[in-house]
Parts: sequence; structure tokens; C-alpha cells
Amino acid sequence: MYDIVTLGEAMLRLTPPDHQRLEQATSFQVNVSGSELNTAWGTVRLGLSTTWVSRLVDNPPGRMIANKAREMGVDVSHVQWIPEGRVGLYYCEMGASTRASRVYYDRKGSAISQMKPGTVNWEGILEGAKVFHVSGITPALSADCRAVTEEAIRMAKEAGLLVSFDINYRSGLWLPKEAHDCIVALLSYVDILFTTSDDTSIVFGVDGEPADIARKFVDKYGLKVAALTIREAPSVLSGKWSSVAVADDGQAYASSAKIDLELIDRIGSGDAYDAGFLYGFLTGDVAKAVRYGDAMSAIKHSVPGDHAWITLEEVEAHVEGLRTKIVR
Ligand code: KDG
Repeated sequence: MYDIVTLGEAMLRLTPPDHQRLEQATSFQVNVSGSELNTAWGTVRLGLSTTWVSRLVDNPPGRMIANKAREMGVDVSHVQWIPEGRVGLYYCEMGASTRASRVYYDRKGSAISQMKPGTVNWEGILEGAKVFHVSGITPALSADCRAVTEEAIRMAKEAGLLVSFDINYRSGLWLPKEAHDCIVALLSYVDILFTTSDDTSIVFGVDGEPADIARKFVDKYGLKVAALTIREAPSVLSGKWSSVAVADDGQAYASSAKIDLELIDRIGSGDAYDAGFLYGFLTGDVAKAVRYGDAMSAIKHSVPGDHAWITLEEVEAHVEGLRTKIVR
């Protein structure tokens, strides 16, 4: 029995070292990536039991992904394996100075994009679980993935789980109108929504103050809670992080302060937020969810790679107050 069930694609992430341009690289750092796997990973680091449902090729990249997930304690027993095909890749060029970071995807036709509805034993996987989490990346991968996402969300709701959804709009995968029409249909099942004002603006045409945006979504779609993450990026390598969540009683829970960050690696920081938030929500309330989400995400910005190599003790220490002196 799991606390959390996730569904999504994992890819290999190839990053040239030392802020090199992609074209000049002679080697790559290799990381395992993927929004829902990142979140699964984060929840396991905090002590929850999480399974990640996906589809992988039984070849070295596919096994590398599953091994990395296992290493962290994410359950992969429901991953579908196929003998041939491909897992996705993405290249990540880390920016600096006035050159922004860039991501280049190479994921078309990946194993999960051909995952069919009716092929996952959702009833068995969801039984006794508390949360089903997926992001807008998964239904954007293909028509099949959209059907699988709809099926999983519907069955999770029927089984009494909380449904958690991160809009995570990817412009390379679909147009705003397609994303809008798909996500609106999913939102009627969603309890916990994660998003940003960039995504609500692009996909829904909804702008405004973050708390007002969150409130609009809670009211319109009958959500239990909507959380907006707020990033300010005064330069390529520095930023400020905060978030606000609005619950179904209309109350807003905002970060106690904006957190100043050096952006060692910001990819996966939204997924880390989701993990911290879900942990806080399941073990406390919305106020705790915001505190733990903020702490997870803030620390993630200091960690290279997509995954939140963070302990619960570090998150709790961060929640108590920032310590910047060396720990010996
Ligand atoms: O949030 C980070 C993820 O999104 C990354 O691991 C993979 O960008 C990604 C994608 O589109 O799946």
C-alpha cells in the first residue's frame, strides 16, 4: 500500500559541465529526470511510500532510470517494460551572466508516449493510497497518454484518493488551447492544484495577484487547495522564491518571506515544492504544506540535477530558520 501514486515520463538529462554551451561540450553530466519521478523521489526522501507508474525500454537507459528510482526507494514495480523503443532525453544548457539556461527535448515517440489505457492495474495500485499525483506533461505526450491520465485520475477519485495535479505547461508538447481543453476536463477531479501565474496566463488567460488566481481556480473548479509558486529572477543565477496557497474556505496561506536563492540548478524545484507540499498536507495542514514546499524547493535550488537530494531534517531545520554558516 502506498501513500502516493504518480504517473509520468522519466528521461535522461544530459548537461554539459561548467556552464559550457551544448555545441562546445565534449562530455555530459548524466542525470535521471522527469517531473512526476522528481516529485515521487522528494516524497520518499521525506519518509512517504511512493510508487511511480511509467513505461520504460529494457535497455541501459531504461534500466538506469529504474535503478536510480529504486536507489532512492521509489517503488517501480508497476513500470511497464518493453523490449524495444526509446526513452526520452533532454539536454540542459546551464546559463550564466546574461545567457539564460536552455532546455532541448528529444523525447518524441518515447516508450511512455505509447502507453495504452486499460493496461495498468489501477485498482490494485490505488487501493489504500492517499494521493494520486500527475502533471500536465503526461497528458501532453500523446493521445494515448492523455487517455491513460484521464483513466488514472478518474479511478483515483473513485477510489477516494486526493488527486494532485501540477499544470506544468510545456510549450514544446502542445498548444495553449489543447492544454486548456484537456486540463479543464481533468480539473473536475482535482483536489490539489499546483501552478504558476505564467502557466495560468498562457493556458487559461487568467492573470492577477497569485492569491487571487489561486482563489479563482479553487472557486471555479471546486478544488480543496490551489498553490501558486512565485519565482523572481533578477539575474540568471539568482532569484527569489515564495508561494501562496488558497484553501476551499477562502483562506490564503503565503510564505512568511521571500527566500533569496543562488540558482545552482532550478530544474526540478517546482517538483520538489510539490513533494514538500504533499508531505506537509498529509502530515498537517495547508500552512505546513506551504512551509515544507518552500523549504524543499529552496534547498533544491542548491542541488545539481533534477532530484531533491534532501533530508527531512534539513527541511525541518530550514522551516525553523535559515542557517548559512558551515555545518561541521
Ligand atoms: O520539472 C522538471 C521536469 O519537468 C524535468 O525533469 C523534465 O522538463 C521536463 C519535462 O518536460 O518532462
